[in-house]
Amino acid sequence: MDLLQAEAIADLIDANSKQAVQSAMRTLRGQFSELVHHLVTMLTTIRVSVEAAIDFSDEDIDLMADAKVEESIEETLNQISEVYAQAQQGALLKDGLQVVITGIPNAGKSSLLNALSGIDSAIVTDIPGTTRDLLKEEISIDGMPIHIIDTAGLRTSDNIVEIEGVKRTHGAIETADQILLVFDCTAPEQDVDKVLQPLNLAEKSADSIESILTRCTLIYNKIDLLDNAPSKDTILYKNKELSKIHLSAKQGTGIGMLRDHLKTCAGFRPTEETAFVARERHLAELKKAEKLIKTSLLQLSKGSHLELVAEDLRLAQNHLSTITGEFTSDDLLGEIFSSFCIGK
Ligand SMILES: Nc1nc2c(ncn2[C@@H]2O[C@H](COP(=O)(O)OP(=O)(O)OP(=O)(O)O)[C@@H](O)[C@H]2O)c(=O)[nH]1
Ligand SMILES: [Mg+2]
Repeated sequence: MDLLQAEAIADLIDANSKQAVQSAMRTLRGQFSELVHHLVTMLTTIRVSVEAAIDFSDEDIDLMADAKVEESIEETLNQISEVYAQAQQGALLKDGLQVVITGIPNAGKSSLLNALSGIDSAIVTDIPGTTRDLLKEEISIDGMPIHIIDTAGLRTSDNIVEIEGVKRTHGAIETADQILLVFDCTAPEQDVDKVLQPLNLAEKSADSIESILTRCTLIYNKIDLLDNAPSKDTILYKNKELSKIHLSAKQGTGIGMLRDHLKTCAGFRPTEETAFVARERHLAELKKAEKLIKTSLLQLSKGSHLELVAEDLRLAQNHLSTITGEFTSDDLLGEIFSSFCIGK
């Protein structure tokens, strides 16, 4: 059993959906390890040719061309991106999506949390400022966990409890994968600047605005009051396409549309039969290896010294071997095994 499979045991214990169990089982059976080994083998073959070309550079034969090194590197890159895409699905099944519900008081944020989770976990009243603290619920969409946070409505206040609640809301917005900005569609002013106003974009840096808009979906709530049917469309704002979903949290209409939208935002493809559980650590190592292999290809096309190409390939292989634990540091092992809960 390698490190990947050992991690899969912990993921199996933590799995909270049928799909998560199945994907942990696939990793435990060695499906992910096999793909990583295959990539390592491909790299080893390439490295043998490159090292031979360095050692026998005086000979009259072109070892690099004979071994089709460039083509093999390109093929390895293709395979890494395929493995990455599969691993990403597995990581989504394990870690899911962090979603924050925000907006002005009384827009229907807590009602939306209740509609999505199917339970009355948040207090709903017609008094603006009902929710003061962050309230977390977890739901599952086709096996992908969605961690939803309901927040205190965004407004200026001199109440110390509410000020702290609003501060926490802004903190949750910073870290969420998706921001659902809820707006009462019966409000007199409907333009997008008005809808986005609670996010205080004017006070933020360009990077921060870009990051928020990329993650933001506008929820036009309370369509039942206008007798409208649920719908989805987009608007262009500061060169960003923002999704708009019109729904009724109270009646539950349009909630299915929102669930599908969250699935799309996460890039989750639940029909992926081959998904195996994966962690952020694995994705990061695959990306590092991919970057180094791309650099090696660039060095090769520039006609750089083969020693540089060889070094990039060697480092890339180390990153891949870190995934399976064949190349690792004690620190990493300590970190991984600290998450095992013995006796669970
Ligand atoms: N008609 C209608 N009323 C809704 C809808 N969603 C929420 N409401 C009502 O709007 C009021 C406020 O709802 P909440 O869910 O508490 O709103 P909130 O955004 O969480 O409010 P705060 O916690 O105070 O910021 C309540 O009276 C809800 O019943 C909806 O889709 N349709
Ligand atoms: Mg609330």
